[in-house]
Amino acid sequence: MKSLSVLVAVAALAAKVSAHYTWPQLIVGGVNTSTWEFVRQTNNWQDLNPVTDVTSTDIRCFTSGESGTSSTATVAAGTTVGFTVVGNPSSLYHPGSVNVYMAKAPTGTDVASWDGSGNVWFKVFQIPAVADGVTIEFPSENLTEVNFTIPSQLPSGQYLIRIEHIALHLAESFAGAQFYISCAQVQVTNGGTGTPGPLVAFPGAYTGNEPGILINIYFPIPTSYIQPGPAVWPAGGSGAPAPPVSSSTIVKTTPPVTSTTSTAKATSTKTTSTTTSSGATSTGTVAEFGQCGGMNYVGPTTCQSPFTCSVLNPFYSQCV
Ligand SMILES: [Cu+2]
Repeated sequence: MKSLSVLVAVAALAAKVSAHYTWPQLIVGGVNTSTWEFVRQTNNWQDLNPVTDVTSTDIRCFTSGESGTSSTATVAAGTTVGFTVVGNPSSLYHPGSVNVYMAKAPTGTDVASWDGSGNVWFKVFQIPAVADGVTIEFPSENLTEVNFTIPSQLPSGQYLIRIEHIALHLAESFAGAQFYISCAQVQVTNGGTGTPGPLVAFPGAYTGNEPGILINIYFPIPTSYIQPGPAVWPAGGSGAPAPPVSSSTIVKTTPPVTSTTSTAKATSTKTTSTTTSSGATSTGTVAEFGQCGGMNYVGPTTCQSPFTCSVLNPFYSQCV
């Protein structure tokens, strides 16, 4: 009983001190547009907290508490757009996976006044975790932006684009995964004649029991990772550039190394430069919000002053 109450206490503390973020900016033509200009202002625009209830309507665009309107950006099919991460710190600080969905506003409906309800969402891009039986890696970790291609086959029209990062550091219990979500409004021009699918609804697409959502990423190390949601459209995700990959890819069995910009996994299709921050410094100390302990963790365990290493769960300790 005693150890349980201690865990509950640190979990309550963790809710206040975790590193969180949001996606307030759409990247169009390589340019960062203004905060909440084309992205609907989310409930967490100030507190940066995630959605954890996949059955709530906030799992769609996280806008239930906001009434602010956004403009609609014009983007051509076949071109690259993206979302910028803003938070504390401004990167996808947690290990997890990324999905990007789109939904077409009904004919005659202005996307700016459409709520995105119904079986209307299809996936256009994803950055899964990668497990090879020995380690599990998170290629999206520490990205400061995520870029993807509007499929050239996508018919012209008005769409919502919904991006989500599913943070998995506390996902070993139900509703422990953290969803960081935003929706942008776009007018797609120069479109094709494809038929996007499969279609899903939000809420509805997830139950919270998916093996890619309810998962202990620390122990035992998963031997596979199944990305939540439907397959990417078009099949194979053609047209979607590889995500910018940098030193953010952390192999759990290797101590994190910083100040290096590894290009070993970068591809020639990288379209933007991405800077990343890491939880560790070259002197072997961990920055604020970095991981500093937990089962199977082998990196630095000393926090930079004035931060101290706080146990969030048996698998994850964090400098706060
Ligand atoms: Cu967080």
